[in-house]
Amino acid sequence: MNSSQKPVKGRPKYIVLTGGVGGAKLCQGLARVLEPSQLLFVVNTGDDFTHLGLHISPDVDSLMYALAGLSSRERGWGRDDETWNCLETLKKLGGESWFRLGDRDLALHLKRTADLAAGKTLTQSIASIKKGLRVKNRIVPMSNDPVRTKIDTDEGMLSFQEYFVSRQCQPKVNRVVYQGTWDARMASSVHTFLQSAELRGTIICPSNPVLSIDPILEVEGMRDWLRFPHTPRVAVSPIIGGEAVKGPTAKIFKELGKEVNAIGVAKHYGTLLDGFIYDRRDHYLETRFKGMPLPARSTDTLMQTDADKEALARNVLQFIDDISLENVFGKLEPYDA
Ligand code: FO1
Repeated sequence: MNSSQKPVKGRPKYIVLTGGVGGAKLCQGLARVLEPSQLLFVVNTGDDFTHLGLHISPDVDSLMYALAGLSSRERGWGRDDETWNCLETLKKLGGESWFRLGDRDLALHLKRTADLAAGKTLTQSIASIKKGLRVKNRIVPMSNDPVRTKIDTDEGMLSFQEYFVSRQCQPKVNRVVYQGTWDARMASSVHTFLQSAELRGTIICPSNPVLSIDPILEVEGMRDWLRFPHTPRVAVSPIIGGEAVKGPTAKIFKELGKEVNAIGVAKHYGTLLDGFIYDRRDHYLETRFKGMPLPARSTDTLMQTDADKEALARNVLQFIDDISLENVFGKLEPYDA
C-alpha cells in the first residue's frame, strides 16, 4: 500500500482476470493501491499439470510469489532465492528435469499435492499456502475442476507445458483448445463477488489473451456472469509496438491470423469489453481506435518498476471510474493518461 495515499476502505470492489508474468505485475500494482478486500484475483489454471506426481499450477504460483515479493526478477516464474539441488540430483539419477522445480518451489508443490490428496479443493489449498507466504489478497483459481489447455500445432496436439517449456513455443499454432471447460464450474467466490453491490469493475490483465485469459472466459457460464453486473469491463493490451512484452503472444496472434497489435487484442475480446487500454508508444493506432465503438485510452503499460505497476493500476481504476460516469453523463473524449 502506498503510504502517501489513503485506501478507499471496504469499497469499491474489482474482479481481476489474470495469468502469467505480465498479469501478475498489474496485480502487484493493484495490490499496492487497494485493500485486499477490494480485489478478487481469478487465475488461469489451464496451464496446470501433474509432473513427477506433483500438482503444478504455474499461474497461481507466479501471482502468489509476485504478491509475496518473492518472484524471480530474471525468470518471472518461480522464486528469486532459489537453489536447484533436487533438480540436479534428479538429473544425475536419470529423472525428468525439463521442467525446472527449484528446492523452495518444491516445498510449495509438496504442500499443494498433499492438500489435494487429503481432499482439499485448489481454492482451499491456495488459501492455506498464501497464508504461509503472508499474502493477504484473495486469489482463486478460475475453477476447482480440471481444465487443460492443449495446443494443436504443426507437430500435432501438445499439452500446454510440452508446447511452452519443452518445445519453447516453437511449433506453429493452428488452434488452442481448453479441455474440460464444459464441465468446469466457476469457483463459488467468483459468483459472490460478481453479485456484490460494491462491484465497480472487471479488469483483464495484460496477459496472453489466448493462453491465459480465454481459458478463464471459457469456463462454463463465465462470459455470461461477467456481463451480469453492468459495471465496466476493461482490458490492458499485452502487445506493445507489435511485440509481446514477454512470451509468445505476438507469435500466436500471427499464427492464428490475428492482427498483431493492440487493435488485434481489442478485437479478440470484442463485445465483452467496455474499455481498452493500450500503450502510449502505439499512439499511431489512435485514429483506428476512435473509429471503433469501444472507448480506448493510451498510457504507459510497460511495467519495469513497482512505481510503473502502481501508476498503471491507478490509470486502469481511473478509466473504470470515467466509463461509469460516462454511462451516467454521456460520452467522454479519449485522452493520453
Ligand atoms: N517455464 C520455463 O520456461 N521453464 C521451466 O522450467 C519452468 C518451470 C516452472 C516451474 C514452476 C512454475 O510455477 C513455473 C515454471 N515455468 C517454467 C513457467 C511456466 O511454465 C509458464 O510461465 C506458465 O505456465 C505460462 O504462464
